[in-house]
Amino acid sequence: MSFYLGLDSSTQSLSAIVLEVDGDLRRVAFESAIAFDEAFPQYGTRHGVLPSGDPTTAASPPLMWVDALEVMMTRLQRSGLDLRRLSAISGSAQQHGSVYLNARATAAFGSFDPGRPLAEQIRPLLSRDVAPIWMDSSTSVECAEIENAVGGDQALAQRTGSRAFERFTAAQIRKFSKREPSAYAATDRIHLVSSFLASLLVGRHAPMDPGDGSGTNLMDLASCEWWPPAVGSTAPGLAAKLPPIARASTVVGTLSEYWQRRFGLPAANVVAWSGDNPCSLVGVGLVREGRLAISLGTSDTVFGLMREPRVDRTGTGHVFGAPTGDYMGLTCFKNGSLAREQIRDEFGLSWSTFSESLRRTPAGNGGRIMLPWFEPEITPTVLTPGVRRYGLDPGDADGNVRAVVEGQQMAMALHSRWMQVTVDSIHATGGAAANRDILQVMADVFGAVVYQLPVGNSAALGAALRAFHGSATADGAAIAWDDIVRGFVEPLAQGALSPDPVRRATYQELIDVYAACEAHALGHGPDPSTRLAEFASARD
Ligand code: ADP
Ligand code: XUL
Repeated sequence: MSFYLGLDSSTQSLSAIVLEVDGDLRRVAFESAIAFDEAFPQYGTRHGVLPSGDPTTAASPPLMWVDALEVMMTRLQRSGLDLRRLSAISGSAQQHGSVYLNARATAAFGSFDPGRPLAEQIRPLLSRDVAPIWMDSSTSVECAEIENAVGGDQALAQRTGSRAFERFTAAQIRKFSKREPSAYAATDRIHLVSSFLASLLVGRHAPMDPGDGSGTNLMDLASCEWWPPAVGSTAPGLAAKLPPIARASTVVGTLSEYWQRRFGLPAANVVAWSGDNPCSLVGVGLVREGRLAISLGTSDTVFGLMREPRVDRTGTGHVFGAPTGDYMGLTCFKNGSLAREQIRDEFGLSWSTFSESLRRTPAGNGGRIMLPWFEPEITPTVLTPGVRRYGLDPGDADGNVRAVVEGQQMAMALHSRWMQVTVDSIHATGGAAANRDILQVMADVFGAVVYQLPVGNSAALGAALRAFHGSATADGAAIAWDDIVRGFVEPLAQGALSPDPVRRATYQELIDVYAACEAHALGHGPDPSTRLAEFASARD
């Protein structure tokens, strides 16, 4: 019998899942989550992010993630599990965020003092106090500079899987190197959140995996190596500051002395960490092509496995490496859970009264539409935030609840078309996937059966399954991915949400009107009022 630990360092929390595998017996033996704002008020974060006067910048304190890792290990130590059976650990982290370390880190990583908290030992190793994260959209200038230097957006997308995006690590590194050249010069190593936390566990610099490497705009998707033209165009001397890239199944080391002595943990294998979306792909069981998953977390993401990298020529989506060695297509929306919460709170609702509002309003909302851009949006690119309403009274609680949910689902359906997947079923995950009324709108908009999954946190589950896969591979037991995920990711057939044909027809018509509103709001389409009125009157 063996235990496998999966950690997920997301925007708002750190969570952990321990899987027990004993032949055919498979179960979740431990689950825990630590919300950053509540657990570590000393860092002053809100939803895990440092307050900023500029809505386009977003950063988090890396030491907060380190503190959370220690608290989680304490919880594990007290869990009552026989941790001598802990075979392997892997992890998932919010993608794109970067951590900057000075030259002292390399030696210090191997000799942490188990008598002292880790964060205070990491503090002197940081060449930058904060880590820019995926919510940052302040680097449009740097994106343009990088694209121009490598021969344009299509050239960058063909090589790295994405045109330049503001939150991707390359643009963030470039901005830092321009604004703070001496701190950049003092930076010896730049890690992603995933490879930073993996490094702490093994006590030396850990490599990145191709799944998270492809969220940098710096990795050649075909060879899974850094692409010199992108690296050279991003910042001086960058090649020497990047860790190597290793396959997602690589055992990058064993749990270092620090964790063994401080928490009584064994020298378990540590498998390369990856991004939360690649981990979720495994955690929702998408180890084959032909299905979509939607994660309703802090960000909303639509993703699916791809055997071949079909890069989005429209520049909306991304192709990342998948933990299975294949590829994954993904489109990301920043105004996810926090936008839903904003409407919930604005009208003094709970999730249950929010759902009641959804239940008493008709599909299509009588042609009242919201473009929910509370924060700068990633898809489509909206750098100046502001909610846009069409025919919708800002004071109408029921109308706004339906409009935020419908707007988000229609945007997801519209902007995932490039993946060319015929969607007949969707695996739903993330915090808001607990809400069946939201999932019903998803089923009706996509015309697909929506399944909830037995384990809610697919990123942490995916990380634990990757720990299982990586350590089995290292032991010479090549277990097929279908066998790895078996028993943990089967969608709950009971309670699957089917699309209603009448509501589905309504959305098939409305999605074009939604697209027209979006084009108008972005300044490249005519006023959609007539189309909205026609849609509404056809339903009177
Ligand atoms: P992360 O992406 O940070 O891992 P989670 O997947 O844990 O986030 O999702 C957290 C979000 O889930 C919260 O911000 C909250 O808005 C949302 N959530 C939790 N329960 C519900 C619910 N019943 N209905 C809608 N949203 C919910
Ligand atoms: C994906 C993205 C987000 C983050 C945070 O490209 O930016 O989904 O991974 O969860």
